[in-house]
Amino acid sequence: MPKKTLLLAAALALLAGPAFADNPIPVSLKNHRFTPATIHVKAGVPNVIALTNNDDAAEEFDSTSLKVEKVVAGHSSGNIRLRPLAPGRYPFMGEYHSETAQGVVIAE
Ligand SMILES: [Cu+2]
Repeated sequence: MPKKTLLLAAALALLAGPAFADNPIPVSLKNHRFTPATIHVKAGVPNVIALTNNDDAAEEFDSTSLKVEKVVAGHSSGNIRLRPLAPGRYPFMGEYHSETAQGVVIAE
């Protein structure tokens, strides 16, 4: 990557930083179910889901439409960064317990 592009990327990353940190959306996992299972986010801006896994087992937050895969260990927390989304519905699941761990992000 050329130096100017690198500098621009660094500047953009700095600008994007605070937007990511703003108001992470708390989501918890218990008995292999997400609460809330329907997550409303603002369209067109980056969002962060702060996932707290209260189960003993690890879970992988997985979504093809969100292009996200993130493993969160049992009794741990992890942040899931969402790119700016077009308005719409984006299903996700806990890949390790997908029979019950289901949810949807609604961008509006
Ligand atoms: Cu996966």
